[in-house]
Amino acid sequence: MFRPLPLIVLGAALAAPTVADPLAVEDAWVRALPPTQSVTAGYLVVTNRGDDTVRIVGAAASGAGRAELHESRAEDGAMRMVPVAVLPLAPGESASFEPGGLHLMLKDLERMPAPGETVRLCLITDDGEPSCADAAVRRDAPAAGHHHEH
Ligand SMILES: [Cu+2]
Repeated sequence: MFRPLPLIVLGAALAAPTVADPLAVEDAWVRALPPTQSVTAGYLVVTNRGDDTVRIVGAAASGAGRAELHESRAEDGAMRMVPVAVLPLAPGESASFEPGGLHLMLKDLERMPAPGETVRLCLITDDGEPSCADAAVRRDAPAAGHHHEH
């Protein structure tokens, strides 16, 4: 039997096309360190385009056995990295992972990625859904103010 959806349900579905993945991941890059290093860091900007708070609880990266959410903080005059267990993002809120602050720590690398290569970076929310982007591998951070060149 065909039963038409009530119009109000259809309207809500059209108004919220991003429900499947509310997180937008942009400006992703991974730092190329000397090949003797076994860890490196990934950076990105993530925005919650959904209507509900999203809780980021983990990460993954291609070519890395593990990826962890870290934050660099100055403590007692020294920079330290601390794990971040949960990063909540309110609707409309963005978080910038950048050198000296939040970053993805890529561990157990198969090998150090080289400049010009691409690494797939994913953020994982507490509902288990990954939000991913292709990250350019580079030696240094992009020039300041180039966050949204696309
Ligand atoms: Cu770290």
